[in-house]
Amino acid sequence: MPEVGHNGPVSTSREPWVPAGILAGLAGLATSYATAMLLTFGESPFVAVADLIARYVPEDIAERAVKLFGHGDRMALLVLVGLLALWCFGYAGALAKRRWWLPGLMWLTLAAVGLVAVLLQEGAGWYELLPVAVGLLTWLGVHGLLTWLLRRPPAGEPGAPGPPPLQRRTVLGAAGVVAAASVGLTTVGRIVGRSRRHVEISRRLLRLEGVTRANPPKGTSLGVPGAPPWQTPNEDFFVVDTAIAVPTIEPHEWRLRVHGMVERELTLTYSDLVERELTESWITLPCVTNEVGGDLVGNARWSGVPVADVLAEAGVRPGADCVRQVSHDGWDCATPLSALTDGRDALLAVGMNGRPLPIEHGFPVRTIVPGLYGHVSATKWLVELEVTRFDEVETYWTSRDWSERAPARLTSRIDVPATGDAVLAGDVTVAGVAWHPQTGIAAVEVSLDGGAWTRTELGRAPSVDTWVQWMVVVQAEPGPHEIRVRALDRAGEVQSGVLRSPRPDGATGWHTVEFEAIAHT
Ligand SMILES: Nc1nc2c(c(=O)[nH]1)N[C@H]1C(S)=C(S)[C@@H](COP(=O)(O)O)O[C@H]1N2
Ligand SMILES: [Mo]
Repeated sequence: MPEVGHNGPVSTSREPWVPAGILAGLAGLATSYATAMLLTFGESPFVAVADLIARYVPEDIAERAVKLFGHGDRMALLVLVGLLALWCFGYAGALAKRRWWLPGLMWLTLAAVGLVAVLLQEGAGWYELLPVAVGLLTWLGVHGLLTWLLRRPPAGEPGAPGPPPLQRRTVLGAAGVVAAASVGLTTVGRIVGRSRRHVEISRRLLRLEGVTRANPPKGTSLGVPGAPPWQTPNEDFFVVDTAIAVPTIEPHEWRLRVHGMVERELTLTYSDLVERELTESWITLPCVTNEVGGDLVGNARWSGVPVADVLAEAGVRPGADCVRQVSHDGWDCATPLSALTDGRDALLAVGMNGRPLPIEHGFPVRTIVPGLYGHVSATKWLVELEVTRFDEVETYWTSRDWSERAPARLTSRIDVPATGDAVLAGDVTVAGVAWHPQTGIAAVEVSLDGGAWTRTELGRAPSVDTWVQWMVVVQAEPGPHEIRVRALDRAGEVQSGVLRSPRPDGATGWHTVEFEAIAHT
């Protein structure tokens, strides 16, 4: 290695190509890890890869590993995957010496592996792609920068044409910044990840009297294969929110402030709430953004304290007509006071399907108001109730052109068959759900290929606040078919066939499914 002074030019013979690759690789792991901890519920892509390998190693190898490492087998696997990754990073670094773009192939391949691993995780959503994307961008960006620095011609002959000679200090400085940023991000990720794990542990340890598990009432399920269950399991329940990082709130730190147009302000703790007698109720929650036939709707058993009780304790002053609900993350909505006090099961919910609320569904406390779309009622991570007037508030979604008063619309959906399905000609089972919370479903009808409306069989519903399953057997000749559905509610309304998009107050139109009937052979 030629002698270089403190400010001398970079060595020409042994430029640190391999370390540059490793540094860029580690930086990408750091940003993807921090992104996973901040924005998603999944593991970091790196851990996902290790878990994927663990799932697919042959039994005998796994057994030997357990014998060898005991309970440290997972750690051993992580170390192994880590070494493999380091080798790939170094190799990518070496490739950069040959052609500047060659490492890109390695980074893309590694990202693809991470992507597959992340998507194969249970319950993975699209947002689990973010950490992989951020990691890939970091790899390409940081390695591109380091490669660019290394490729600049060294100061051979003084006075040679071209860009000024590269100072060793510049390379080391860049490397130092990248390393420090990576360590910083990893630390942030650890802190966030740990607080989430803590809250998750607190949540699992909670034993809430009055949050009971119960099977769906008899007759609610028609048992059609392929149709979603009447009771939506927590892990399948849709998630809609604007939270960048999911709020993690320890129950003992949670407070609910009730203020505004009230006789006396209240501040409730979590125990204040759960020590009361809890109301349990099956309620269907639809999202206003749900398209015709969409799945942004779920049905669960909610446990909680009636909002009306708490409002009564605070004493609502005359003139108020709404309650502004505020979430820990700053999101807010305004709910008509009448919907909270007219006797329906409007709840400060602490339980969902017999469990403490899952974190992504609003732990420790959220509201659920039957009959209203979520964006005007179902505040997750609730921390504040402000009794006020509609003409005095502007809230998150209503300031973005969504409807201020948003009763959930009469809606029906076909689940079986799905568009594009091929079924045997003859008797074809058609099934789905219909809902109009607070009003209830009276009938559901289908029309095959534009023919007469036919009544379907309805499952039972414990109250007007839940969806009902429906099913019917239609006769389908071989060939292409189209089937549509409409519901009639208990107030005599017939579901509108006018096709309208969700904005501003919910989609309308009959869900239509195209399928192919195949002749028996
Ligand atoms: N804090 C907070 N609460 C929120 C939202 C949100 O963005 N932030 N979205 C609302 C909307 S639009 C709907 S449809 C429901 C969805 O509840 P879920 O994610 O538990 O299914 O939550 C509501 N509560
Ligand atoms: Mo929503």
